[in-house]
Amino acid sequence: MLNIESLRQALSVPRKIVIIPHQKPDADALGSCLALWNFFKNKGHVATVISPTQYPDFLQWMPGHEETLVYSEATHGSCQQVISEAEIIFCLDFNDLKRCEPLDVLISGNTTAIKAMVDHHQDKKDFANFEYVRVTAAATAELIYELIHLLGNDSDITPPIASCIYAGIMTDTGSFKYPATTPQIHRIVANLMEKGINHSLIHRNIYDNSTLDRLRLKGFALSERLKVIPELHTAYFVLSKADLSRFHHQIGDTEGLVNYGLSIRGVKLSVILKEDEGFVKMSLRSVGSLSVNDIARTHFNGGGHINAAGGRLPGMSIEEAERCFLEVIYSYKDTLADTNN
Ligand SMILES: [Mn+2]
Repeated sequence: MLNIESLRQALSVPRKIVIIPHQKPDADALGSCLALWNFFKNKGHVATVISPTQYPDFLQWMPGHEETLVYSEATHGSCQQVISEAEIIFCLDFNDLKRCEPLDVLISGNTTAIKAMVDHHQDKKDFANFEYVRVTAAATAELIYELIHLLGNDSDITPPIASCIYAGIMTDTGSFKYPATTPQIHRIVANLMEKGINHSLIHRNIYDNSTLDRLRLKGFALSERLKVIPELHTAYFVLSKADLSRFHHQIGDTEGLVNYGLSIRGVKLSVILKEDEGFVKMSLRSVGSLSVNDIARTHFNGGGHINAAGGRLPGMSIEEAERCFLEVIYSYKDTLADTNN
């Protein structure tokens, strides 16, 4: 395992660097990548962000995003070439190579590059030879802020970098309301604001940038597809492919929807089941000590954080997935019914 000094050494000459977020990157994943990308570019390295999948259009204001390579059949060749030539590969906001399929094979194929992981999720896999990991961090962007200070200094945080970091921290803290929001987070944010970011515009770019279809899908999901099981303090949404296509669903359209379940009085577990091509995707949120990371890991082929996790049920119809989900949560009846946690 390399330490920060070895990484600093490795970066003392211009390098070919690849920076990769998880699939369907959110503001923290993409913001972290672009913050680091801008930093390396300013330092004279040749850096490329490669996203395993497309990302939502409400992130398409981030400084440098237009130079991001998005994996597809058409870009397969260039992704393969850039990754095979990379001397350092950064994996940001994930800790298991599965989370960046289909780039995982290309990353493993490059056996000479330094693989660097910067992440704040639980239960990491060992694939990196440099790790900057802290599960108590509010966002990967917080860790990127620290890493830039370790590799450079505070003047390296330019306004574009500050904007990307702010976006990651703002979204992963639920606009500074989740328990991981520490005094230090506010100090970091104060510093970012002093760099001249337009925090109000960043907020609007991300949260007030909905299409009419997206807003209507949210309204439809809330009124027609939200079920509550009071005795289990659980709320869940079931969205079929037909529901999604009715509102011309785009990537990112259901982001944040799951949190509405938790806004209901007494609810401490909220879940979305969303039908996709050949699998059902799940997002899980909880409050307090109930670990959706454990539930997702044990039953739904996923994981994440204690209060926010994802999962997937391959080969199931949406109806089968709902039955499977209900069976699982009823097995947690005692924990869920207990109002002390
Ligand atoms: Mn994150």
